[in-house]
Amino acid sequence: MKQLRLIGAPTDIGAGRRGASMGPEALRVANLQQALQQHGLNVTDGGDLSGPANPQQGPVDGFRHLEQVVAWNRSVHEAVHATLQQGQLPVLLGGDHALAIGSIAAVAQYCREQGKKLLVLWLDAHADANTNTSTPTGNIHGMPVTSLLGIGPDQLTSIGGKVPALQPDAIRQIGIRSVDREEKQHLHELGLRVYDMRHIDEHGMRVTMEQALSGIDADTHLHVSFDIDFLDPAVAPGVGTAVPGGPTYRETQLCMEMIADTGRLASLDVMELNPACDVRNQTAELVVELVESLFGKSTLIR
Ligand code: 6HN
Ligand code: MN
Ligand code: MN
Ligand code: MN
Repeated sequence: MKQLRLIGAPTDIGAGRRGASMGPEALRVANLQQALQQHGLNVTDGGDLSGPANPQQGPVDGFRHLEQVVAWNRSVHEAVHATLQQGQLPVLLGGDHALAIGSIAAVAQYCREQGKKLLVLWLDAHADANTNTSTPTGNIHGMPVTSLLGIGPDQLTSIGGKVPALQPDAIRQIGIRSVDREEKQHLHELGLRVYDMRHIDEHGMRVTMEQALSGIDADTHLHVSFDIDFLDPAVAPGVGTAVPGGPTYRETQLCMEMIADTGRLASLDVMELNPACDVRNQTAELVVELVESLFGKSTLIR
C-alpha cells in the first residue's frame, strides 16, 4: 500500500459561511492519522498550507474573493502535484470545496504525465457547477466543477496548465440534491453524469455505485472529492451548507466500501467540514470512520 500524505488547507475563502478553515485541525483532533495507521497504513501529516486571510468582502463581477481563491488553489495545486510525483497518495483536508480546483487540476496533470485514465467521483449535496452569472451567492465553492471543465476566468481554469483540466465524462456526481436553476442548465449542456438522490432512492446505493464505478480498470487513477455535506445533516451537522435528505450513515459506509473494493483510489479531497457548525466534533469523528472505510477498513471480516 502507498504512503498517504495529509495536506491541510485551512481556509474558507470560497464559502459563504466562515468556519471550514478549522476543518484540518478538527480532523487531527479526531485522530485521522492515528486511525489510518491502526489499519497498517503509512500516513505522514504534511502540515498546513498557508495563504491569504479571508477579507469577508462581497462579490465583484459575480465572484467573491477571486484573487485569494486563486492564491490558495495555486498552493494546493503545487502541494498535490509534488505529493503525487513523490509516489505518495495526497489527502487534501479542506477547507472549502473551491480548493478542489487546484487539487483535481494537479491530479489531471499528473495523469496526463503518466498516461493514466482519470475518474473523479464527486460526492456532494451540490453540483458545484455555477458560473459568475448563474451563481446566487458569488461563492466560488459553488464553481469548481465548471472551472475544471474550462468554464470561467483563466486564473481558475488554467491552474494545471491545460484547459480544460477535465472532460465531462471524467466526472461522476453522487448524492446531488441542491442545484440552482441556471446551474441545472449547465449540467445538461455539459452532459455530466449525475447520480442524484432520486436515483439513489430508486435504485439504492449499491446499484448506484456499481454504475458510478463502471469502467474502472488497472489503468485508472480514481480521485474522490468528498464534500461532507453529501451526508444527511442529521448524522453530519458540521457543514456550512447543509441540505436535508442525504445518504444515511449506512449508505455512506457502503459507498466508501465499494470505492475501497476497486483498489484504485489514488487521491482524495475531504472538504467543507465546518467545526463552527458541528456538535462536539461528531462530524469530524464520523468523517474519520468513513475515510478509514475508504482505505479498506471493513465492518465485516472477509
Ligand atoms: N459546496 N449552489 C450554491 C452556491 O452558492 O453556488 C451552494 C454551493 C455549495 C458549495 O457545498 O461546496
Ligand atoms: Mn479504527
Ligand atoms: Mn461541494
Ligand atoms: Mn456541497
